[in-house]
Amino acid sequence: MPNVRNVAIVGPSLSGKTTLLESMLFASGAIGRKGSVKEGNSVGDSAPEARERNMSTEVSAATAEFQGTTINFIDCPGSIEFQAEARNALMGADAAVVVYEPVVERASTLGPIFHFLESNQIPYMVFINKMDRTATLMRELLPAMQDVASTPLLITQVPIRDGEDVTGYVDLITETAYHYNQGEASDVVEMPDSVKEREEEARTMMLEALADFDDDLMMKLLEDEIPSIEEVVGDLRVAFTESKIAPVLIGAAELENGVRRLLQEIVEWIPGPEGHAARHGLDGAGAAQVLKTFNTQHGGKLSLVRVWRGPIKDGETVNGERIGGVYRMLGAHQDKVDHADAGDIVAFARLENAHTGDTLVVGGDAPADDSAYPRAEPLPRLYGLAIHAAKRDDEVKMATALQRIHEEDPSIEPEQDSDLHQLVLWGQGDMHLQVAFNKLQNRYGVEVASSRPRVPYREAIRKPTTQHGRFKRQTGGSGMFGDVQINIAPLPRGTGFEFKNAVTGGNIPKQYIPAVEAGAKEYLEQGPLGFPVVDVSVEVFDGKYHDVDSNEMAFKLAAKLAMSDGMPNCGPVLLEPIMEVKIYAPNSATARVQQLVTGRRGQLLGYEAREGWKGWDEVTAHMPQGEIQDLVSELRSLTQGVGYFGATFDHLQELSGRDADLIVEERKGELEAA
Ligand SMILES: Nc1nc2c(ncn2[C@@H]2O[C@H](COP(=O)(O)OP(=O)(O)O)[C@@H](O)[C@H]2O)c(=O)[nH]1
Ligand SMILES: [Mg+2]
Repeated sequence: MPNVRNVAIVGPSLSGKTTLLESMLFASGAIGRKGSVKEGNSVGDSAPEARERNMSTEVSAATAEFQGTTINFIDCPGSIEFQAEARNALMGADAAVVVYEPVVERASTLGPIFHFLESNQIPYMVFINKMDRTATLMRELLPAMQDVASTPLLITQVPIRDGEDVTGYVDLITETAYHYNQGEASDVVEMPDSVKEREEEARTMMLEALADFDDDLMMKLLEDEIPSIEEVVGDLRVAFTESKIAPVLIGAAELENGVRRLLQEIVEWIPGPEGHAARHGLDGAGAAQVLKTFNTQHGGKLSLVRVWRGPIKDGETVNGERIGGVYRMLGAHQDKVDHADAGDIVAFARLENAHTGDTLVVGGDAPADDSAYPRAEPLPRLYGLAIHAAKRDDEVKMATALQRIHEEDPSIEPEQDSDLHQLVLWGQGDMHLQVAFNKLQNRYGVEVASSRPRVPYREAIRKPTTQHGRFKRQTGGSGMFGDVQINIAPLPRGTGFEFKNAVTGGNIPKQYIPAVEAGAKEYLEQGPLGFPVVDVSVEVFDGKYHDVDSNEMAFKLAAKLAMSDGMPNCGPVLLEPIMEVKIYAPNSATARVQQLVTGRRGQLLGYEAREGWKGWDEVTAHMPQGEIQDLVSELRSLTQGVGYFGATFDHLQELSGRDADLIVEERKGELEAA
């Protein structure tokens, strides 16, 4: 195994992840000039969609060497809408650095990140960024973060302050004080008196937390013996690797404050790649997993892979395709290498059939069972738009391009809805879809138009009627004649369509009865309100026929006529689909979530603490499908962006009054236009 650290950089949007990566790359000499997010020349945000928004929209990867160790970084977008990117990439990381700002009120935004890392046993450390100027005290910030973290957070550095300026820190492990030097390594200074009391308190807390996992250390602390630095580091490394603690560091990415220290701790604390592979039982030779797919504008396709078993060489065949280049990544740049060892993260070029998440096997086919490989759970679909190509000729091109985008990011999912004749593109939010539209345009030259998707309304009837229908036509030679008497009646909700034949005495010959049924059914595809009709029984009880002119078509048309004359008299009523919705959010927002539900014609069914999610609730409700199309955006604004939901169809429910009138009117307009 190579001397490698694989680390993902995660955290809420705008916390400074991409800036931190840039500074770490610069401090380690991987880049000679530091770019920035603002100027649009950072290594991390090289995708045009990211540059346009000054915000990461996808994962990017970069490799650096620090103190003789290779560090593979994966910079993850922080926006909750792009989280599938981060989740897939994290599956190949051996640890994560969670970057967060010193803002107490937003600590709940860390909840989903901590939960994901914890439930996937990915060790993490927290880097409190933007500590250049802040009045926030660690002793207030930490408890707020701990409220949403199940892993004990362990302060390993305390800031040295000059008013609101943070000028340096004390490292609690070595009890050494440092003064920040912008753009350079910090200077060792004497510990200022002002910080001594705080330092002692924090160090005791740190040691006591570590002693929970080390009896020797516990004894030493009880006997007032001072443990050695090696012992403390050793304990910390073990507890970190086993996800028993999450160390907290501080700094300012933009000024490179605390950045070299962070690099050192990455090398020192983060386990090598062996342990992770062993945990999943992945040893032996020749397998990798795709963490991210890039369809680059110029260079074709690149699959970022974690090599679980190696080495894998350039030119070797994986899953039946030849690897057309092995590369180390540095944002948009790649350096060609001739092979990758187990434990490494590199990109393989030109694997046309490889998708994000796939397992690649040297010399063979994709394995039938790859359940040993770590996999992120798919995300629920949260937001969809109906789309079509702005130019008719581009439809086929669009379908291919959508497939590509889905391969890159499985949380972008096209779904053809044949019932409603619409193509719905599903994703995690409006921005997520807008970025997908940008990609369609930028990379595939396809412009799309989008609209709110149609809702599958239905209609039913409230009362029965009896109706006569006759179809008669005399044109030249043979004519057409069919005559039916039918009873139309409502059925209980959920019954569907029922047809009965009660004709006696051969008034309608047997062979024409199926045509009567077919005629009734065909009519029901679009009832008096313009929607498919459900829960209706049609009984044919009498009729007339003609020896020469009667045929199947004539009876079918007669039945259809009877239906279209009779149905409007049956009290047609609109039915809307009601979904069972489970809304997940921090419990501080539960009351507002409930208001949101009732404000959108929902019916609350209850709420409870969400299992396995510290400080979160789960609200269950029935909500009309039409009301949840843009639910996620309002839910996010109530929950600092972290709330989400899952919905499944539950039942159809009558809708009347103004809401129904509007829907029927709109449908009329649509049918007239068609
Ligand atoms: N004051 C201050 N601002 C920072 C620091 N690090 C990053 N920023 C700013 O925070 C913003 C978001 O940074 P970015 O790296 O894009 O965050 P990301 O979304 O987490 O990748 C940018 O405007 C940065 O200039 C820092 O250490 N101090
Ligand atoms: Mg970023």
